[in-house]
Amino acid sequence: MSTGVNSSEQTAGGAAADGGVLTAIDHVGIVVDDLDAAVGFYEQTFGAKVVHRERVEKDGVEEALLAAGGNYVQLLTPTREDSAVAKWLAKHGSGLHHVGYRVDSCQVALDRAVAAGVRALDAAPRPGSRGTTVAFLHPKSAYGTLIELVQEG
Ligand code: KFV
Ligand code: CO
Repeated sequence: MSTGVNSSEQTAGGAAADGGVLTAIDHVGIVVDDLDAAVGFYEQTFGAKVVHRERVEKDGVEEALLAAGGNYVQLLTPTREDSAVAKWLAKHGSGLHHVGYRVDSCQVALDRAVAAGVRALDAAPRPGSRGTTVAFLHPKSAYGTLIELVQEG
């Protein structure tokens, strides 16, 4: 029997019993040309607090994570010219870059997306920031949105 969209009932495979594998929006990823200035904007405008800062070498980014309820705003700036976000910044300027959906199992969510014909950018789940496990899906196979699947731990 359906238990509603807010149910946290889970199956053994990690999927929500009633609502699929996406359990929450984990973060919105916003690419900026000046990380400190963008952090200052969120602090001054909204009183938002930075809860984490990290350089993720594989992605060539430095991030500042600000809390927004149980979710995050992830401000990103490139640390090297050949990174994905440097290319995006040069083309588009600062702006919304990706959506991170929280999942219980990145592997389960990735397998499900690939089985449905979605193009994965990561062949297997890999480390993200703050100790998460992540996998990206190509925006051209996801209605123009770069999707990041985010598993805690
Ligand atoms: N959103 C929507 N469309 C995008 C896009 C984006 N973020 N990036 C690129 N595109 C479109 C772009 O407009 C173009 O369309 C096509 O995809 C190819 O883009 O109609 P068009 O003009 O042909 P390119 O050539 O500009 O870029 P490409 O070299 O193909 O790289 C795009 C992509 C998505 C494959 C690359 O950015 C990628 O592999 N991204 C995954 C990794 C990543 O983005 N890392 C940074 C975030 S790290 C993070 O969030 C972490 C670690 N974390 O824990 O949260
Ligand atoms: Co992200």
